[in-house]
Amino acid sequence: MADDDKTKDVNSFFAENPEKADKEFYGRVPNPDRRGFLKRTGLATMAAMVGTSIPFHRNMPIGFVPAAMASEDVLVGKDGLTLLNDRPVNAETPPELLDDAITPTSRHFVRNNGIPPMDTDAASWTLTIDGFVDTPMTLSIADLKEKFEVVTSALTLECGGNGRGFFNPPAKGNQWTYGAVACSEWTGVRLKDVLEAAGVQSNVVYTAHYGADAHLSGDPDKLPISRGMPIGKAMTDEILIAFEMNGAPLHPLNGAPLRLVVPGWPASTAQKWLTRIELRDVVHDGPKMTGKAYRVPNRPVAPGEKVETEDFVIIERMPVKSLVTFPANGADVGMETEVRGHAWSGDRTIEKLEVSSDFGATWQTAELDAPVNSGAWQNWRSNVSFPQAGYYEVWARATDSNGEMQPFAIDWNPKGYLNNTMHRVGLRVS
Ligand SMILES: Nc1nc2c(c(=O)[nH]1)N[C@H]1C(S)=C(S)[C@@H](COP(=O)(O)O)O[C@H]1N2
Ligand SMILES: [Mo]
Repeated sequence: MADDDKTKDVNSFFAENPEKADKEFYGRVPNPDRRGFLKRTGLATMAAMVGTSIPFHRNMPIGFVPAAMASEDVLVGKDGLTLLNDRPVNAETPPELLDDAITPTSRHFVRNNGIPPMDTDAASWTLTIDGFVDTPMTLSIADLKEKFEVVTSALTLECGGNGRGFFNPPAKGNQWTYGAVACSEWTGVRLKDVLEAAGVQSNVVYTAHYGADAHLSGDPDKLPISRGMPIGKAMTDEILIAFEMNGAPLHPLNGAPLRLVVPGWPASTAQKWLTRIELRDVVHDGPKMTGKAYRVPNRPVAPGEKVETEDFVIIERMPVKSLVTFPANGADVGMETEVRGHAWSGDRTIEKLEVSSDFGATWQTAELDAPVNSGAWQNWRSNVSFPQAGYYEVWARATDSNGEMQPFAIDWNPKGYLNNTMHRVGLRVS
């Protein structure tokens, strides 16, 4: 690396020439791998930038930019999120910051596969509906508001990889723990209404979603992600083409000015910076639709087992899950405390939420609210009392309308998706 580069901050270096920066730091283009072995020169440069040596540099994920340099720059308008990756930006929310019934925009997680677009002007943005439709259309955001009913609803988005960090053997990719989930209030028009206006032809089986973000390589012919869903799912009432989040324009990292919101399914189906929806007569085959991406084996497999690509199936609904958002893990509490959180299950509702404070020997049923609307998570609370001072764990488990209950142990799969194990929170009682 040339001397003058050292005077720049690492973000501008990566922004100007990402390929070169990766080669300088890591000797190769980063993979979403667990660890990155910095080249000697890369390590020296990074140490110079943070102003001291980095003793645990061997544990840094590849492509990683130290938070001391990165966090303020890349997470503007976000509050208390944990940065998992700087390029692309990926950040999750600690569970105790997800305590609100409606997740504030500042606490909605960020999952990017590419580089967000620079130009996100709402006035000139357009959405094209094409493929097997009677009337292909290109609509401005003003057109959407004028031609279709505008609705507001609280909708749960969860990344298919939420909980991946707990897989053993580990799965490659962002090491999400609990916080790649949120339930903000979204305003937009129903996808269904727009597709109906375009006229869905009888041979349509799948949607294909396109956004304006750029591939990490900078190659304009490559898309970072383009997913879709069966047309039957696309025509359900809850799915929105949204232009507002919590009563304000979308946050730039959450897809401004226009995105899909698909509650209950992997949030990868919820295309951000949405520019085009194509209706196809085959299952969509865009980037991150094929191979092993957002897919799980078609049968239970043992941890570490190799599975052939053809035995993977596309993830549809997200499984039954819950989160304890109060107290925080590690909190000091009195002899009695309220415990509360949220629960959700794909396209279903939660029927029961139970809490244990004795490592699962006994369970008490929590008070559980109905969802504020279809597609929203459900809030729950329970008073837990402890027999004496000491260390306890509060565990929560949800059961859904089909009788499915959260497991205690991980249902392992190679790519680390769909981890819905019970949330455990350690408490010190005095
Ligand atoms: N255009 C575009 N849309 C996207 C993505 C992306 O990288 N680019 N990531 C998807 C994935 S994997 C998830 S989990 C959600 C995350 O939405 P959020 O960043 O608003 O939380 O957006 C989805 N939509
Ligand atoms: Mo995701």
